[in-house]
Amino acid sequence: LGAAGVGVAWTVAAAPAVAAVVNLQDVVPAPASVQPASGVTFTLTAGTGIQSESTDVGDALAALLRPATGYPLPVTTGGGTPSSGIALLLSGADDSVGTEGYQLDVTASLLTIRAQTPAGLYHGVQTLRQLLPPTIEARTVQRGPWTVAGGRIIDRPRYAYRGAMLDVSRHFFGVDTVKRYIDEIAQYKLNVLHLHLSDDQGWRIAVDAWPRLATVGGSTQVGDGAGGYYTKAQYTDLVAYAAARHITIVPEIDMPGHTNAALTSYAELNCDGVAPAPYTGTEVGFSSLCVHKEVTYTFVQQVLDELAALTPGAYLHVGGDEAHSTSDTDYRTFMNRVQPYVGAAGKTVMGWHQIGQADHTAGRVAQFWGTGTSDADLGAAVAKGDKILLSPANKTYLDMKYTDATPLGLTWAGLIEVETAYGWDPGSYLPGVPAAAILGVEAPLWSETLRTLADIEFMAFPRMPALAELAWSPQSARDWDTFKVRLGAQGPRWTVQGINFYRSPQVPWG
Ligand code: TNX
Repeated sequence: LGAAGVGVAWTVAAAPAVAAVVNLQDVVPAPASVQPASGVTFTLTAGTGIQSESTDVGDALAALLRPATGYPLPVTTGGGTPSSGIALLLSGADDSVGTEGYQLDVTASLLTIRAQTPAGLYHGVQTLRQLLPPTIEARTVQRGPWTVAGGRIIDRPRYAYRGAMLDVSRHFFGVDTVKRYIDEIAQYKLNVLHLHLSDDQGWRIAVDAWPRLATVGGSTQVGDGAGGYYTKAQYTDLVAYAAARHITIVPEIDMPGHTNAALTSYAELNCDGVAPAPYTGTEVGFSSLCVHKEVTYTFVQQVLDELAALTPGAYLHVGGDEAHSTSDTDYRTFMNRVQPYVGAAGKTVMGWHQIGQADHTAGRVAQFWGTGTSDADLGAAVAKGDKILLSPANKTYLDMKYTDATPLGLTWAGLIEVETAYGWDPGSYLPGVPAAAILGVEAPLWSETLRTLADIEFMAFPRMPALAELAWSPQSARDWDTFKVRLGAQGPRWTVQGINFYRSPQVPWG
C-alpha cells in the first residue's frame, strides 16, 4: 500500500472474506427433499434468540453457535412459534419426517426446525450447521455474516440403523477420543456407535464378577502399548454422552473366537486349564472359549448381564466371526446356549453374519461383513428371519487403505477410495435379500494399524460421511457427481474442526 504521507484517501478494498451462502441442497447426507426460495436469506444476529420445545436440543444448538458468532443466543423454552429468530418445535412437521426426520423452514425473519421427537430436531440442527459458513465450527469468535439460504427441507432417514464401529481392542482409545468420534459421527446423522470391546489383544470393559478381564486382559494391545479399559463409570459416561447426541452404543463381546485376552486372564476358562500368554500380534482365528466346560457359560452369562445393565440400547453384539478354532458343531452349541442369555437380560442379539449358523432369536440382527454378495451363513440368517446390517468389507471397512500409498490400514478386502465406498445401493446390494430385511448400514473401523485420534480421523474422513449418506438419504437423492462436490465443501469445515482427513484426489475440495 501507499507510503505514509501520500495524499490519497485509500478505500481499503481488502474485503472481508464473506463466504458464499451455502445452497440448501449442499448438505451431507443429502436431504430427502429440498425447495430453495430464491432471494430469501436468514441472518443470525447478536439479537437472535432460540426458542425450543426441547431444552436439550436448544442448548446443543446454542452451544454450537455461540463460540464462533460470539452472540448470546439465549434459549427459551416456551411453546408456539415466535415471530423472529430460531424456533425448534415438536409439532407441525410434515408427517413424512417420522421419528427421526425434521422439517427446516428458512424465511427472512424466522428459521424453524420442526420434528416429532428431539432426535429429529437434533438431526435438523446438524443440517443447519452445514448451512452456515464453515467458520461456524471455530471455537473462537469469527467474522460473519451468519447467513442461511431461504427455503424448505423435509428430511428423514432411509434406514433406522446408521452405524459406525470402533475397535477399541486392538488399540485402546480413551474416553476423550471416543467422545470426539461420537461428535464426528453425530454430524452426519449416524445413530449407533458399535464398540468392539474385546478381542485377542485386549479386554476393554470392567466386569465386577471377573475383575481380571480388565486388569489383566486390558493391559495389552497390538504392539507394546499399555492397553487400557473403561471403568463402569467411564463407560456409563460414554453411553450418556452418546445419548445426548441421539446415538446408541452397541457393545460387542466377541465370542467364542477372538477371546485370547479373556483366556489369558482366567486359566479356568481354557479347556486345558492353562492360561495362554497375552497376544499382541494381528493374526485372527486362533483362540476359542471352551465350549464343553460349564464355567464358560457362567462366565458368558455374568459378562452379558453386567453389560446389559450398562446398556440402555436394544442390542448386545456377541461377535461370532472367524471362530476358526471352534468346530461348526461346537459353534452352534455355544451360540444356541449363549443367545438366550441376551434375551433373558432384556436385549436383542446382534452378531457377525456367521451367527446365521445358530438358531434365530427374536429380532436378531446379522451383520454382513463379506467381500462378495452372497454367503451361505448370510443366506441362512435371512431364511431364519434375521434382519441384516450391511457392512460389506470391500465397501464399508474404514480400515482398508484408500490406495496402495495410504500409510495406514490393511488391504485384505481391497482398496477403498471414496467413490468405491459411496457407489452402491444398500437396498439392492445382496441378491436374494429382500429390501425389507435390511436394517441399515454400518462402517467398521478396525484398529490393528491405528494408534491415535489422527489415525482414526484419517481413515474415517471422508469415507464415514460418504457411508452416512447411504444410510440416511433416499437412493433417488444420491449421485456421485453431485455428492463429490457436496463432500468437497465439507473439507473447510473439517479443517476448522482440526479433523485430519484424507484429501482424496477424487474429490474437489472446497
Ligand atoms: C476381519 S470383520 C475381522 C477383524 C479384523 C478385520 C480387519 C470381522 C468380523 N473380523 O477381526 O480386525 O478383519 O480388517
